[in-house]
Amino acid sequence: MTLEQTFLMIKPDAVAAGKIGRIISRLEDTGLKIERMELAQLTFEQAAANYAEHKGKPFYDSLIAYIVSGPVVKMVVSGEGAVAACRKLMGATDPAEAAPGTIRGDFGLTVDANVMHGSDSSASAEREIALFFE
Ligand code: IDP
Ligand code: MG
Repeated sequence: MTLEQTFLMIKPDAVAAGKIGRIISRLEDTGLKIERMELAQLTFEQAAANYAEHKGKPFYDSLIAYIVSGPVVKMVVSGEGAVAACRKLMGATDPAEAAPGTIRGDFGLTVDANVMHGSDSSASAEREIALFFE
């Protein structure tokens, strides 16, 4: 394992539902370090760039509309194997399939509004941190 950074985002449904504190507690309890954190309204351009790999899929338009629908909390988090550790804490993409004890499993109901985003690799993390923080 190596010390690495990942990009995380608490999505609009979880911000609106008042889950910021409980989600951040889980990250801190795991030993991950929050390096940067900001409440932000994403631009359409940032949303499209973040989800470029999904362009053309049936859910793409509603995904973009949803992610710019209200404020998000964007974060840079670091730790040993932080990318995989955060994906594990988040759980499966569809909250209906995410295990109890994971953030999506405990705080989400549907795949359209699934509580959090987390980078899927170190390369994605680097790209996403540059997109959202530089
Ligand atoms: P991930 O967020 O776990 O990496 P991806 O497959 O990269 O999952 O999908 C990106 C986001 O697109 C998901 O977090 C979810 O919000 C949305 N999404 C993925 N698949 C579906 C779907 O089948 N219907 C609606 N939204 C979806
Ligand atoms: Mg993904």
